[in-house]
Amino acid sequence: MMRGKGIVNRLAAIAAALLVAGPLHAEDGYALWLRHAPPEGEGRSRLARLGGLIVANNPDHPTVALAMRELDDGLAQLRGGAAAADGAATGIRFDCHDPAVARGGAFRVMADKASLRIAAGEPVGCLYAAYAILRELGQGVDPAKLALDEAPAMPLRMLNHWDNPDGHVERGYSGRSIFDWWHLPEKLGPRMIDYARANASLGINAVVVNNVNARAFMLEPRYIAKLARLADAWRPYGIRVFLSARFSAPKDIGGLATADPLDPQVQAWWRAKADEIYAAIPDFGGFLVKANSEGQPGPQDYGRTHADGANMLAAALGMRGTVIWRAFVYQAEDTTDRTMQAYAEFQPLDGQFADNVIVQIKNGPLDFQPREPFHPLFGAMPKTRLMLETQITREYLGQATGIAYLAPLWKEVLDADTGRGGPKPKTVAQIVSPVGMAGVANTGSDRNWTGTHFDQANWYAFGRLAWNPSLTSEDIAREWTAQTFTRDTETVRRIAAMMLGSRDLVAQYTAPLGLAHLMGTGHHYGPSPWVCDLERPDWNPCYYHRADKDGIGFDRTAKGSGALAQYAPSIAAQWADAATIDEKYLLWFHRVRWDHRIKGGDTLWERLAAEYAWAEIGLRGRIQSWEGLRPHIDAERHAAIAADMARELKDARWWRDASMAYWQSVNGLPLPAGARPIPESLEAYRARTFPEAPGQ
Ligand code: GCW
Repeated sequence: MMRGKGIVNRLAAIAAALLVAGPLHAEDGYALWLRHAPPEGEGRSRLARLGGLIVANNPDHPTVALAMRELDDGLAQLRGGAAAADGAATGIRFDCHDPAVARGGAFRVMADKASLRIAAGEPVGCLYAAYAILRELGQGVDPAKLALDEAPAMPLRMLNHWDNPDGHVERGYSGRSIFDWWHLPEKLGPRMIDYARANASLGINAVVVNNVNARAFMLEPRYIAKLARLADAWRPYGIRVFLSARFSAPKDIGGLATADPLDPQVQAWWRAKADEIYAAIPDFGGFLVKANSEGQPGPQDYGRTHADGANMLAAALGMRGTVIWRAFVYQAEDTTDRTMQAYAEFQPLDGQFADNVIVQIKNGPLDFQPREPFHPLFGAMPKTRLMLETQITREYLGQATGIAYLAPLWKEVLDADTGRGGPKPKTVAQIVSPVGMAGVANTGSDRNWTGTHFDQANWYAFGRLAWNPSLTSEDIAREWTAQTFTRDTETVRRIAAMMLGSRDLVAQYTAPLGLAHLMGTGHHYGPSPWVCDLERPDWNPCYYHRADKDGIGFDRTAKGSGALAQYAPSIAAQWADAATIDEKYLLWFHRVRWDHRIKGGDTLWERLAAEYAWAEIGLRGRIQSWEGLRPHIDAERHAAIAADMARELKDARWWRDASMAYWQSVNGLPLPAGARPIPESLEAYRARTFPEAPGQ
């Protein structure tokens, strides 16, 4: 089929007129990285030739039609609304069933002066190709030189929404939930399509729509109908829907007396439930389950194991779908080092999970801290399909204030050598690549989707890394910046540099030298190292830092909790000695004296003070750099980001002042020479409350 050039040209002309008249909205961030801003000069004239005629061998397939439309619309926007030049136009041809290309989203793009050819093993590959072409052109690549040959590294590239049906998002900092359950299934808001586009443009192909702290009623028929509407809308975008399932649902909504996974009635209930869902959603992905963790019900309530629970649900789904079982577990009664508990519970179950079960493991053994070593379960369960869980929303990294570009955090984990996996030990990326990667979504009803403009980069980076974990954080930052702000090379370089250092700055002023979990109770915002009276020991910051007059840090060596022994010996050896360990993990694995000498000669106390001070210098420098970029960034977003940066500097100073006041109260040491005085008393910092913090 040929797409009517006439209509396209007319639409393009209207778009051009609008653009000349100025955009209807200022840059409010809604368009994300899909702005398709026209390049200037030579770039613009090169694009003029592209996109006159788009053909495909099966244009009626919904995903192929979408790929054609997305490319056509995107090119029109890149051309500034101008029609493709007549006559000289480059033809574009999609072949979306090319047996020479792998299925599952792979594609090739080949260009020369006269044509652009796209080949994929199945239609979704064509859609990904369309977005990839726009991404390349968006960065200024010459259309005649387009040459792409890509395949996703991981089959499951998934967002986990912690969205509740009432619209509140657990650990959400960008407004209310984007899912309007009340009006579904009759009404599907336009955001649901824009959301699918954004995901598909990154290759994200699976979405868990509800919180892992799940409500059983979301498995009731009326919710299945709502979910089916979403599934229908997202199918052309290559997105499958999943549900978080509450393990006690057979009791909660099924009228049974038990949810014991070995009870035949329970098994029959889940089978019937799965059948009911598949009748409405034939490509339903499956269930995500948080069980026996933080008060959620699970198989252990009946003396059964995680494997018993997961396998029962897996049998109910059959080969139609997958059970994703979370390894984020820790027990109130267990006094073992909390970071050891998931390994202790799950590692012995290796080999016991059904084929359609995936165990989903957080990047680190604690809980999405600014910095953690990789989770020791990676590499330790070779007979189980393991998936990586990351957090895109910044629960412990300043939430939606300031900047924390998380690709470097995720890369640290993906690139970590587990020391396990045979003669050639595997990295975490190699272990999870055959399975997938999940990110706890940071989307919300805010106009810019993610609360701050820079948090869009985390959604973007998550998708890009799940597609290809060997991309560098810098490449991703640059491509995002070019599409989101400007193609100006120097500006891109400077913004990428700000992004790359941002997570380290957050770690430096909240959790320096391997400290962790010092955040405020409940909302996890701001400093509370003094908190020591919460019901469970491992909810207290003092449990993690263990500071007293002699020293600070958590001894996880053989002399302490022994957590180090959960890692492969070659890896444990790198971290075993406080004198040689990479300082960023020092206090995670070691308890040291305040006068312990750090490499370079400073005492621990001096160095701790210096870390806070360096972070402040870094943040001030960034504010200045951003000010210098004013001419290159639209006023609306420039101002919003400047405000974010100012807030972060204020918060970093608060973190430093409150933390130093507290450390001093336990070690009795004077501030190191040259340190800025602490403006308020420890009592004043302790007395601060802010019930307005999201997540309270
Ligand atoms: O990080 C903690 C959060 C909880 C969350 C839990 C989990 C969904 O504070 O809000 O609950 O982890 O991952 O299950």
